[in-house]
Amino acid sequence: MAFSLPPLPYDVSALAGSGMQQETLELHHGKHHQAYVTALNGLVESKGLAGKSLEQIVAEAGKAGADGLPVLNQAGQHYNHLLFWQVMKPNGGGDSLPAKIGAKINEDFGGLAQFKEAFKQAGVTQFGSGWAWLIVDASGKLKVTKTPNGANPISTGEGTPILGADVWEHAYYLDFRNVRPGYLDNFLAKLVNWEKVEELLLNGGLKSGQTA
Ligand code: MN3
Repeated sequence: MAFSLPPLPYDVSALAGSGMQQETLELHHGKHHQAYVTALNGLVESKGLAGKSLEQIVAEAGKAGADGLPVLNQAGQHYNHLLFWQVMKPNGGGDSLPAKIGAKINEDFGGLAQFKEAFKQAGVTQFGSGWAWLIVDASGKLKVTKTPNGANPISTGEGTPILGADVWEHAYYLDFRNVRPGYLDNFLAKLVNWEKVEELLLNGGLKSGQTA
């Protein structure tokens, strides 16, 4: 098998009314994400990845530290973007969450506003390229975290990501220019697919189904 780029779970123009224009998605999904998939497939033979799942590759590359970086950069980014497309939807975001994820956020952060502030701050303070995350840690508690470049909470061993915001400049430059905080505010206000985040909470995270 080889890794592949699944179609977006919505039309490429579907998020335009929610602050992510068609050109952003065309480039981000069709060019950037495709490039990670192509590069990862190019590493399968030389890095001995054949038969391993994407999640296993990400975890092992993270444990390997500097030696694992060439694989982590591509495999992490493939996983990160698979999750990212899933956790957005047209007219998402807002303050009315499905019951189970809403209650869990209240329990672990003290309220939705506190969660949003922590998530936004994680994205704003990630210096350079990277990701802001909502994860389930080993004790079952929700936490906000951030990672640089292609890393993620699986590669760092921090937990299971159930929501991620891409803070690489390619994710927001056409829509928000240099204003990363505005992109993150919009992501939380208009894009997050909370039904999917709840599903990932209940199902133990995204199962990519992708194998080298
Ligand atoms: Mn990206």
